[in-house]
Amino acid sequence: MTPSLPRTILFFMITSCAASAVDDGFNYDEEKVPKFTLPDPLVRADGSKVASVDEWKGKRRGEVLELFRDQMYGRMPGRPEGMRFKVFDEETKALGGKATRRQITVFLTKSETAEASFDILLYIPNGVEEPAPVFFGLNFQGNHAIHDDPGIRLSERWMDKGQGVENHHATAASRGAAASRWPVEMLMDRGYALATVYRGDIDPDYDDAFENGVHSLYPEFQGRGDNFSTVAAWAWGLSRLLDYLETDKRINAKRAAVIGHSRLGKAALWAGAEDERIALVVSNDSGCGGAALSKRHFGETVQRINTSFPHWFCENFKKYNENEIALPFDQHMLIALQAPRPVYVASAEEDQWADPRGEYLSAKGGSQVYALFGREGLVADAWPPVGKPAQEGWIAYHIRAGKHDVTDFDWRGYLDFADKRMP
Ligand code: GTR
Repeated sequence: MTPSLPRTILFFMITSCAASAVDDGFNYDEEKVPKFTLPDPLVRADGSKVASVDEWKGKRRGEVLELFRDQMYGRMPGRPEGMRFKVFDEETKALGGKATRRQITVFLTKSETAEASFDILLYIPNGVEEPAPVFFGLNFQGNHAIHDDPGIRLSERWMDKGQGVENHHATAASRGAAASRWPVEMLMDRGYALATVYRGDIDPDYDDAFENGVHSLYPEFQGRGDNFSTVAAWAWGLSRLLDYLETDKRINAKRAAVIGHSRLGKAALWAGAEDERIALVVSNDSGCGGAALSKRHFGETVQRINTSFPHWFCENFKKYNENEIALPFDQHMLIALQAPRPVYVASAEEDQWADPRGEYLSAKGGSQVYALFGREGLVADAWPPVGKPAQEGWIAYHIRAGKHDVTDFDWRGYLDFADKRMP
């Protein structure tokens, strides 16, 4: 039986009290958010209203997915035919005996070339009898940066930080450099495996006219408005990582949660939309082009992101530079594409660039599709206070104190939610 939809959440109307125009600089003033109406995720292209799960699954979900593919993230290829996995490292007593460490190279083509391959770092909790649930995600600085475990292969790729930092090769000094964002022992203690891949193994994070990374394998996906973008390539890489996890006997790939921070959070959300095998999706401070509503024009804007990072989204998305009003969708519909699976959206108070309130409104706006499934989406009547996660429904949200980052506070929220909501 399909429950009726709460009328109050059919539309959001956010009005400005003061000026409707936005300053020349970036807007951090709630009063300067322009007037906008969010498209209703449940109204089909022909204007009819979706009233059942079957209609959502059979008709509307595909329409929404197509809009995002066509106008924002671009199209991605399927699983490559020649793909193979080679386990090159296994340490059963890693992390002082807490975990088994495996490292696997995924070859995307029949020939074993470095260009068409990526390395997975996997930690599996020891002493767990059943195949373990798993968190998986891309990392910014190489697998060796997530922990100071000397057994992790030092990446030989070019490292870049994406913002004016010269490309360089990793040195041993960068081992564990990002460890504060990856509390591996906490995951092991709570019975979750962790798998990660360096984003640059999938696609280097600069505008290279889509010649490098996995794009080089798919030239036919370029030179068009809905081209295979970098965010889509990262999302695609996450699906290939999940392909491996499905083959690992110590992992329960039906209980796989994707996680991503910031630009990699955008990729995690897009992966969750494209790949329904993913059981839970975590967006950590993903901001513009991720969980945050574009139409609010708050903090980072569509024009700004398309200018600083012209490779992240497809060409068609540039039509919306300083023209968010024309977008036929907004990011609440990306949240809706995760339904009925659990999704967690997290913001940080000092991360105004990512528009925390826009992330909250997006989580709220996606909730009506969960209601169609008889599940409560985000259970919060108002924007939750700082440091108080709202985890009652199938969409969780928190805003924590501090800056743009991934902290233990964030992870505890994700693990608590996974304990409760992971299938
Ligand atoms: C910023 C970018 C954001 C966010 C962030 C990050 O420069 O404007 O969209 O993705 O980088 O990835 O840390």
